[in-house]
Amino acid sequence: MKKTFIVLVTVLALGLMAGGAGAYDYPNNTLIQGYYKDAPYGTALGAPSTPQPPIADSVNGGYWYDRIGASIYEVYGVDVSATTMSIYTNMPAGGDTTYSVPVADLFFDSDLDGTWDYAIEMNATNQGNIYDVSGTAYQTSQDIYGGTSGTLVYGGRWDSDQQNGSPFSPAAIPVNITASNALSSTNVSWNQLTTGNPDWCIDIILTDTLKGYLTADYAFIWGSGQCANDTAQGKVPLPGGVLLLGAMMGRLVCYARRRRQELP
Ligand SMILES: [Ca+2]
Ligand SMILES: [Ca+2]
Ligand SMILES: [Ca+2]
Ligand SMILES: [Ca+2]
Repeated sequence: MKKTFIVLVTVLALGLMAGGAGAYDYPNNTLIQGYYKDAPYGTALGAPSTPQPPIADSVNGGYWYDRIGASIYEVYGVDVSATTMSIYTNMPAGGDTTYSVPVADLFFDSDLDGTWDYAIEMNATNQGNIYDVSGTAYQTSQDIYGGTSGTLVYGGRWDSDQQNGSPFSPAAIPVNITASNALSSTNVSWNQLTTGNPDWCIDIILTDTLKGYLTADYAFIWGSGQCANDTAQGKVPLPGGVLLLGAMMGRLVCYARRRRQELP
């Protein structure tokens, strides 16, 4: 494919989908409310330990943050085409080895009723397997990190009002699948970007089987690490213009961003 055509299609598609070339379809401005492990959700909030000042939550009190702690947890945004979900983040496939925090799994609410229905395993073991997680066959960051001793900060819950039309009110962040029988599987790949920040583009192939589950508008969430110190989250319209553009773009989104980074 000619370079000029790739650039033209990419600029056109990004412009139509996100209101401007270079923007993510789902920019990460999700705010999360962080807690120390020994002061979990529902108890007193720990002191802020973020490089960014706390944001007051006028409804629930406490503090809301974009990103907490080391930049390895940073999420920048998500692109969604008809075939691929691309997550831009600093979180490597192996998770945060300094604090032994695994990568969070990717969750979908297929009917926008506020409950999680399907999820994709993101860790190396069983990576790409797709599970039915309805009936809460998963753990949240609170399940894993809340209420235990220690000083690590974990995300606890997120303020979906801040991002992309999700039906969820502030809620716990799902991070780990506990369902045991996979429905099917797909391909998940970490692609290293050349200039860093974001360090990685994670491509998750939206297989026909998975799209069969996501037959209407759906929501997704990815908590970065299992402590959910940042989240990628959004409501994806289906199908309409996104499908058309997705068919044009295929898997070019991640590629296009890599190319743009290489420009002087
Ligand atoms: Ca955020
Ligand atoms: Ca972020
Ligand atoms: Ca649901
Ligand atoms: Ca998992």
